[in-house]
Amino acid sequence: MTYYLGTGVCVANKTGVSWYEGDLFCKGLYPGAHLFDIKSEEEQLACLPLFDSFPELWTSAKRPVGGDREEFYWINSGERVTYTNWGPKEPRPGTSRSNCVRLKKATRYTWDDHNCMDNRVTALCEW
Ligand SMILES: [Ca+2]
Repeated sequence: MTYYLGTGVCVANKTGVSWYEGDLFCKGLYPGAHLFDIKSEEEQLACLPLFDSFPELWTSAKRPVGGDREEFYWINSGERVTYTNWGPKEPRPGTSRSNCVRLKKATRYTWDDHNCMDNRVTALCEW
């Protein structure tokens, strides 16, 4: 089940998925669809009304394996992440697989680098 909001830019998968499953879910929605990029505060706010139903949402930001603590890329474009909205004490990779970025409701949808394999997180897509 998916949610459509406003112009249809933001879609969330209601079922929790790993980051990799979320990546595939978004790509399968529409040509050009992908996990959500947040390149400005404006962009994050644009989809904020959708967030409220979900405790955690995947973005498309990912740290390369062996990357520096603050080294992230938007995977669809390959662009380095510059605008950030990290939560308190983040980014803080807990394990070697905490290389994917989610939004956490508990910290007002600020960013958290998190285990890519956690399949309880909602995929947030855009196109
Ligand atoms: Ca973290």
